[in-house]
Amino acid sequence: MAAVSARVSAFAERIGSAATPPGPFRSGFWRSPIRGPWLTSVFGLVLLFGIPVMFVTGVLSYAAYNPGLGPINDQTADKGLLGFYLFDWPTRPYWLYRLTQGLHVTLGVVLVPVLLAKLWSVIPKLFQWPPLRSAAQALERLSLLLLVGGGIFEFVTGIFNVQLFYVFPGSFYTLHFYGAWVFIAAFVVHVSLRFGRMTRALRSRNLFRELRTGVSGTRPEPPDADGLVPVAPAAPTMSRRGAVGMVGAGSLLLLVVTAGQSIGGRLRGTALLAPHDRDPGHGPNGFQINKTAASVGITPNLVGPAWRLEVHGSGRPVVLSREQLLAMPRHTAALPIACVEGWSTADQHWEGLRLADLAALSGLPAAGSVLVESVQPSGPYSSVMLRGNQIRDPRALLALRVNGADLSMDHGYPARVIVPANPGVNNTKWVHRLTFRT
Ligand SMILES: Nc1nc2c(c(=O)[nH]1)N[C@H]1C(S)=C(S)[C@@H](COP(=O)(O)O)O[C@H]1N2
Ligand SMILES: [Mo]
Repeated sequence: MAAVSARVSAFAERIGSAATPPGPFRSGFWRSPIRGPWLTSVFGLVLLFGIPVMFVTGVLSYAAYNPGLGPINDQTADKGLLGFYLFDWPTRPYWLYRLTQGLHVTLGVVLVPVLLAKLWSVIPKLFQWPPLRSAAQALERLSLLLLVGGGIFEFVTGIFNVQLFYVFPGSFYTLHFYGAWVFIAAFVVHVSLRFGRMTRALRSRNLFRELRTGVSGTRPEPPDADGLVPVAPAAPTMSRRGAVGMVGAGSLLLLVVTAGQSIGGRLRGTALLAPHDRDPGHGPNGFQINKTAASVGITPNLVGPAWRLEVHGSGRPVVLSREQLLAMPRHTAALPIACVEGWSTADQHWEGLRLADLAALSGLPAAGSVLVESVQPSGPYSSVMLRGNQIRDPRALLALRVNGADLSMDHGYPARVIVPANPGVNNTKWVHRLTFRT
C-alpha cells in the first residue's frame, strides 16, 4: 500500500506541476455565491432519506417477481449473493405492490430536481486539479464516480422504462437491478465518509434564518476544504431560499403530475407525465390497458370458440371450454392491477375460478407452483410462474369476467390470472394452460 501510495503521489506531482488547464479547471471559474457545504448538505439530506426508500422498494419489487421460481420469472439468473434477501412475496395486504411500486416510481420522479441540484452544487469537484493527489483521494474519486454514475444510471434507466422508452442494450430489469447494487454500495461508502461533514454543515447555518434571507442579504459561506465555496464569488442572483424553493417547487410539480397514475380512478387524469392514455374509456372494461391484444399478436381465432383451457397436474390434463369454466363455481375479488411502471388501477371486481380449485382439479391441491402460459405467440410476459401461497389465496383467480361483464380482448379474454399483491406483469392475460407442480 505504501509503495502504491508513493507512486500515485509521484504521478500526481508530475500532473500537478503541469499548468492547470483553462476553463472549469481554474479555481476562479465557479462563482456562484450560494454554492457551499450548507446548500449541498440540504439536498444531500433529502437524498439521504429518499435513496434508501428507493432502494428498499426496488429490491421488494424484485422479490415480488418470484425470481426464486426459475428463469421464466427471473432475468438476472447470475445474481448470486445479491439474491440473499429473497423471500416469499405475500398476497396480503392485497394493495402491497401497488403501494411499494407506486412509491418507488413516484419518489424516483420527485427526487429528480433534488438529484440535479445536488450534482450542480458539487460540480467544481468534478474539475478538481490536479485530478489525483494521493492514493486515498484516488479511491475517493473512484467511489464518487460510481456514486454519480450509478445514481444517474438508475434514474435514467428507471425513467426511460416508465416512459416506455425501451432503448436498453438487453433487459431493463437486469441493468436496473445490478445498477442498484453498485449505486447503493457507493452510496453507503459516501454517506459514511461524509455524514459528519454533512451534519456540521447543516448546523453551520440556521434554516429558518436562511428562509428569511433574500438575494440582497445572500453572502458566500466561509471557504471550505472541499473547494465548493468560490474563491472569487460573483454577486448573488438567487438566494439560498430561492434555490431550495425552486427545487422544492419542481419536485412538488412533478408529484402533482405523476402521483395520479398510482392512485388511479379519477386522479388518473392528472398524471400528465404518464405515457399511457389518460382516459382508459368507460364501462366495465374501462380501465388501464398495458399491452393491447393486437400489439402482442393475439388474433380472434386464438381466443375464439376453439379456445380451450388445459389444466395439467398429477394425472391426465383436463381440457375445458369457456362454457364449461363458466359453469363451475365462480368467486369474486376486488383487486387492482399495479404495474412495475408505477401506474395502478383502482380495485376492479373480478369474477372467475379460484386457482386453488383449479389446483385441486389438476390432482395437486397442495401445489407449490404453477406455470401459467398464454396463447400469446411470444414475448417476455407470455408466461409466468406463481407460488403456492399465491395459488392458495382465496382471492387468487383465473378471471373470466370483470365488473359484471366478460373480459374484453385487451384485458385478457377468455381468461386471465389475477392474484392479490401480484405485480401487474405476473397477472398473465389470454391464459390457455396451467401446469401445477408439487
Ligand atoms: N400475455 C400477457 N399477459 C400480460 C401482459 C402481456 O404483455 N402479455 N402484460 C402484463 C403487464 S406488464 C401488466 S401491467 C398487466 C396489465 O393488465 P391490463 O392490460 O389488463 O391492465 O398485464 C400483464 N399480463
Ligand atoms: Mo406491467
